[in-house]
Amino acid sequence: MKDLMTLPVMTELIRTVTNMYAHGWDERNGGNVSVLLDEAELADCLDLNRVHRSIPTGFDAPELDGRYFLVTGTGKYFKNVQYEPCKNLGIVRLTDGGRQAELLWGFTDGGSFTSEFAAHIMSHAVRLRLDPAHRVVMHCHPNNLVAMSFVHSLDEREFTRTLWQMETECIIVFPDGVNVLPWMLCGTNEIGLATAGKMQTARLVVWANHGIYAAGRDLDECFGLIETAEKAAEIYLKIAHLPRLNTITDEDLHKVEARYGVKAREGWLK
Ligand code: 2HA
Ligand code: ZN
Repeated sequence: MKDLMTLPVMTELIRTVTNMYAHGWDERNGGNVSVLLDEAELADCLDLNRVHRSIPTGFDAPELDGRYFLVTGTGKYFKNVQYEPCKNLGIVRLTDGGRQAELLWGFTDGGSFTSEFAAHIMSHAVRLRLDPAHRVVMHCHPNNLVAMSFVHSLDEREFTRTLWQMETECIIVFPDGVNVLPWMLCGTNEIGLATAGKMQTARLVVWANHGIYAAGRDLDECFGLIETAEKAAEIYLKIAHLPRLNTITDEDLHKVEARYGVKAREGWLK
């Protein structure tokens, strides 16, 4: 058996959550990440017949029955993951139509997966239908995006257009834009379903007055989506109260589309 700690996705997850903490996106136990794992790769490092315990999920996910996830723990601090991965992270297999999660590794202090597991798993199901190479769901609390959600219209097209106008790269990184949910109670199946619904049309979903979700093929894609949107939100907050003398026009954004082979969400540019 190979050492689980040498599995590339394990190393990458530990580095990524450490970096997320360093960016100030994950105060205390804020934020959560889950990665869909490849069974064959996992079988080289872990006895898949050895179930430590079974944890009820509180939701159904028949499409993901039998699938494996590396996931951050509820109440756990991203800043601590690098020092004690086996306490702060877990590897689970969904069974019983997604109603149970069999713990195969981790959460050694008796802990459990993130309180936002419903939003993660429901989002994985939606994104996998759209893209078979989809693997990662990431949630965090970036200051500027959260601040922006207090002072900007939550209309998705308007929110996205503002971000696109703040930095040329934005439309290249997230041509599908950002979707936005109004404030909702977190940790519930309702916000999980709503988030997954929003994932049908975009890889970024802002939770107003709370944070953001990203979905992607790997950890770098999710991190890059969030850091680009967050930078745009930061620029917006720096200039929102100042007279605007110059801007990136829709005509300019159409030039970016043509040059970089991206297509903005239908109808979101004039
Ligand atoms: O894990 O971020 O949304 C704590 C949270 C809840
Ligand atoms: Zn949160």
